Amino acid sequence: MDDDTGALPAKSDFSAWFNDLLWRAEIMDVRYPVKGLYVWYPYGFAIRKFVYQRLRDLLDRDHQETLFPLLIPEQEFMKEAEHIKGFEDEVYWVTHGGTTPLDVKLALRPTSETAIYPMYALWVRSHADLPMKYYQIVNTFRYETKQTRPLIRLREITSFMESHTVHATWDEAEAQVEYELALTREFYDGFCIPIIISKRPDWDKFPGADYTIAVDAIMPNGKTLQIGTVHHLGTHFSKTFSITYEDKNGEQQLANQTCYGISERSIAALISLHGDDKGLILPPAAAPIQAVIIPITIGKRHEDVMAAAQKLEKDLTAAGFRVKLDTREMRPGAKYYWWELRGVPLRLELGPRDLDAGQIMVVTRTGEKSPIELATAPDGVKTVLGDITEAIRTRAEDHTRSHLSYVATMDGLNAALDAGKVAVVHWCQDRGCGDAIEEKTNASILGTDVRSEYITDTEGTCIACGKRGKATLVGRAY
Ligand code: A5A
Ligand code: ZN
Repeated sequence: MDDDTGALPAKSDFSAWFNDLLWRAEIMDVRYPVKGLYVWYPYGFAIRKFVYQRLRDLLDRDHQETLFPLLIPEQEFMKEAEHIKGFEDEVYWVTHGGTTPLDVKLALRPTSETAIYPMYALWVRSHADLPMKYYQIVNTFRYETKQTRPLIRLREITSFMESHTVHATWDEAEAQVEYELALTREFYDGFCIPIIISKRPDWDKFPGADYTIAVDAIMPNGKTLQIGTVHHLGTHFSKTFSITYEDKNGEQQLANQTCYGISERSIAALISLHGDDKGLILPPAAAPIQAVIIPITIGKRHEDVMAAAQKLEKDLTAAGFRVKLDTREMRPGAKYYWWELRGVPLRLELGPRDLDAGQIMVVTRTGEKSPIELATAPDGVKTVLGDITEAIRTRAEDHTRSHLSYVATMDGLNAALDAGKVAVVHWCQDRGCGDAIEEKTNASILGTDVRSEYITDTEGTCIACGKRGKATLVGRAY
């Protein structure tokens, strides 16, 4: 660990704040000696555990978890032309076993279509096998050439959830895309992360997809972060990998497929959206410790206070909360600072005077202070945890809303972008107009056909040509 001197940079200096916070709050260590590979500290990994458990729980409602190999033989990897074009510059190859060159080069999966689909070809036989909905949570490798960043752009994505579904018809696959989007919304909502859903422009879709729907969050500096994508694969891959099923009339049909991915960018968004100048702010659902008990034991009531604090810890733990009693020999102020940095939602202060009054002072990480009854502490804590979740949600929603800016003229675009906003324009979805918008701004069309409660004018006149257009996000993305 670097020496713990100086202060966390202000969040207004977002990049510095983010990088500094990752080690100060013990989330990631960036000192691993391979570029783009980072190490989870136990505290960061504990946050990951709660976030990914939630994702598993949501997926397990109608998917099944599975696990495929990391290595993909070259000939499988090279089967789908668009997929190769999209990924060939990003693939790591295993070429040797010991000192012996391999007969068949092996790709480290950058994503697992070409590992999974040859097996799906064996598994899918008849319409009765469909739909098939499997997912895995694995590491994937991408030789990223844009600037690598912990949690945001990795060369080893350590926490890649990829879902791969197979359906009889194109329409059923489309319905699955909508289902995965609803699931993603529920997932992020549980962590108070506002998302914007949009359709990637055709030239930006996943290699081998009919279309790609992206989920974006607006980061503190106004850049967007793509924190999930759902792809309708149509029959691109089923053609290549011969994934066919026998329909009710005994005829062989090509299957339709979807895939869907979420990575530790979800945790980057969580940290970035909610944190403040003092450090992390974790919504209770993601917090390894939801409440920390700080006994104030100055004077001779030490024993009484400690006994009450221990009982409080026991009661709250029994009620299902993740609680920690901090008995370290440190000044209370130093403990406050420590737990604030780590984003613990509630601090429960218990001193002799509180004890006499039969209460605990509860201080939320968002700055509210109020007493609760000691005798009914689990109820009180439950209420305040609900309150802080709502406070965190409101802050994140305000941030997102205030970083969207409607723009009606080409000339207005740069002003909005320079002010750190994501521009909302109307665009006819014509490539020429898209190019004109991107050239004008040095930013990208992030997605069109936008779905967001923050954007109401879903249709209007194309900012470039004046024809009918759909609400479209233009911004700078990570
Ligand atoms: N097979 C499909 C699901 C797929 O690979 N889609 S994807 O390429 O769009 O990746 C899914 C998600 O992973 C992206 O939306 C993005 O949130 C995340 N992701 C992609 N590359 C990443 C990287 N280098 N580091 C961290 N996250 C990444
Ligand atoms: Zn146009």
